[in-house]
Amino acid sequence: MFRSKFRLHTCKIIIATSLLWIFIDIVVLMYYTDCIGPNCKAKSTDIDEPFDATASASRMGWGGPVQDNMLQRFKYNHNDENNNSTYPSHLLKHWKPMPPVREKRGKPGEGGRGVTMRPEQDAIMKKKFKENQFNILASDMISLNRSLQDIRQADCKTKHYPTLMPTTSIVIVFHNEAWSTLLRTVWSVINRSPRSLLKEILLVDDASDREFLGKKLEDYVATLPVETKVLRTEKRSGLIRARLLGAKHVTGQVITFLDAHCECAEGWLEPLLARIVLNRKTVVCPVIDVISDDTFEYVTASDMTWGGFNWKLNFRWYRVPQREMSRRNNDRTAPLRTPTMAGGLFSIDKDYFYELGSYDEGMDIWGGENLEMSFRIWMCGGTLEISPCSHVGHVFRKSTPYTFPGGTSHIVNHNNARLAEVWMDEWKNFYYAINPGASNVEVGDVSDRLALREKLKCKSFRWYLENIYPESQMPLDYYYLGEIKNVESQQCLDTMSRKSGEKAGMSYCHGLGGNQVFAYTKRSQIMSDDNCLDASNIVGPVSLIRCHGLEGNQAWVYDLKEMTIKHKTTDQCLEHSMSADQYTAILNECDGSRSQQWTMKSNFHWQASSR
Ligand SMILES: [Mn+2]
Repeated sequence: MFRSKFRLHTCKIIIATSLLWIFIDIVVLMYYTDCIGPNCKAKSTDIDEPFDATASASRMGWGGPVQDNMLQRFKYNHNDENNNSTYPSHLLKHWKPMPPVREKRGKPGEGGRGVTMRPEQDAIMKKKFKENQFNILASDMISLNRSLQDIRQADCKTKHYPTLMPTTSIVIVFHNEAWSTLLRTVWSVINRSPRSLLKEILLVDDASDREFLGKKLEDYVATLPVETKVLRTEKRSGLIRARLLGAKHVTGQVITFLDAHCECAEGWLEPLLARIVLNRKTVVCPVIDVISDDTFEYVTASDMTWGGFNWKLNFRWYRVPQREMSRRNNDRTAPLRTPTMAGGLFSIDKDYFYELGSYDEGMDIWGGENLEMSFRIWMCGGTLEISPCSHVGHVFRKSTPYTFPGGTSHIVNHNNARLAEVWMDEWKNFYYAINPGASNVEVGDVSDRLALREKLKCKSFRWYLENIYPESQMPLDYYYLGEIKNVESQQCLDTMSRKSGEKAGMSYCHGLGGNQVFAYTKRSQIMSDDNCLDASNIVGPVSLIRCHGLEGNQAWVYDLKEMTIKHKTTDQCLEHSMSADQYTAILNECDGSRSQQWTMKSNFHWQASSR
């Protein structure tokens, strides 16, 4: 009796402890398995061990606390609820950096140095320059495999990148490119990209008619150590459509677009892919160095500039503001969040490229597509960065060797009008005001792009200006945009296309905008594009100076009733004095005369309330 009771009790204890151990086993198993769930079947054929990208990054000291800290400082949340911003592990590859290209001593252009021509070559050089708008003789003298200096900042050379990264396909569009520049681009990719991350190179020929770009090119690329294909558009299609053709054939995970006359520098690819593997909605550009169009010397560009744009919607480089430097803890090797990109060179996740609406197919040939994509990335939940550790050289040309059907400016106006209509809300007025020729350009149907903006739930242009680009030349809040007319002389304030530092002019009011368009902003500026009305003397002419946004000499108050424009710091009035040089506006003691009265009238509404 006692025995059987004892046995029953023992059995109960044994069963209970076994159950407890089974439970512990399950918990331990779940804890140490990275990969649980339906998406984990694919690993069987892949040699790479399953490895979560963000986890691997934090183990490398790359993500982890630093990344979390950075994310917390975002004003908005980048991580979607469905958490599709990282890659499944089977799409990632181990990689090894490529060894540096060895210098071929005594050969021209090695180490990125420029080549000097012999004087007797001068005439032929000048003649041939026009064909490509760069010195083809110099380029042809330099090895396709030339060595370059390692021009990266010291801290970039010791940076650790995730051990597993996605593969990329390189897409290079060209039209009548020279042989040596095109193939030096290709060789620089092959020589300086980790081989396991380089899926293929796609050369997209946009209807070139140079013979060597035909079969000769195809035969040549067949001999390359990395799979390289030549795709051809049937007729001249322009950069945008040619890139779309290239993207369609991409089999890698990330698309990297390059121009056809580039040289990728040491370690250029790793920093780009490293940002994308952490968040596949990050679009990353390298620092674009300068390859001289004359000597082909490789010259390092500043990592202290970022991309912006002016009222004319020209892309321009501006100095990185302290605000962004502080966000990066003054670390010049940390990724730089740029408002816009130059557009020729960048990496983007292939799926994200399409999710985000690839390119506006209503745009022609070239121009504006870089700003369109920049606005779209930021406003629709992505991130646009320049990686200061990634360097690619580019031959900048002073003028384009190509001809476009219908003329360049017509096409650029058309493209810019499309991006203004779709993305810029009321700030499109700045573009039309300063570029009156654009108002008559046919925009075409933008309903698809507006539907895309709706579908992706993109934020407003105001949000972009407030959060991404507060330093923009387009003022966030302004009272007025239009001409500023003097009551007595009936003449208008006019920039006369002058540059920063020169006098502001006065001339006959033509009512066409352009040089006679000014914005009166909530920050008390009277501005035209990059420049602000500025007065440093109590009496005398007023100048146009690059806007600094710090009030001071650039602060003005328009009194709607008295119609005076008063300079804040000196309390003097803006005057069109017919006695002085009648083509300038001056500052003078306020006396209530008609020469100190101004009207601000236009079709535009006062955007900000004047209270
Ligand atoms: Mn180019």
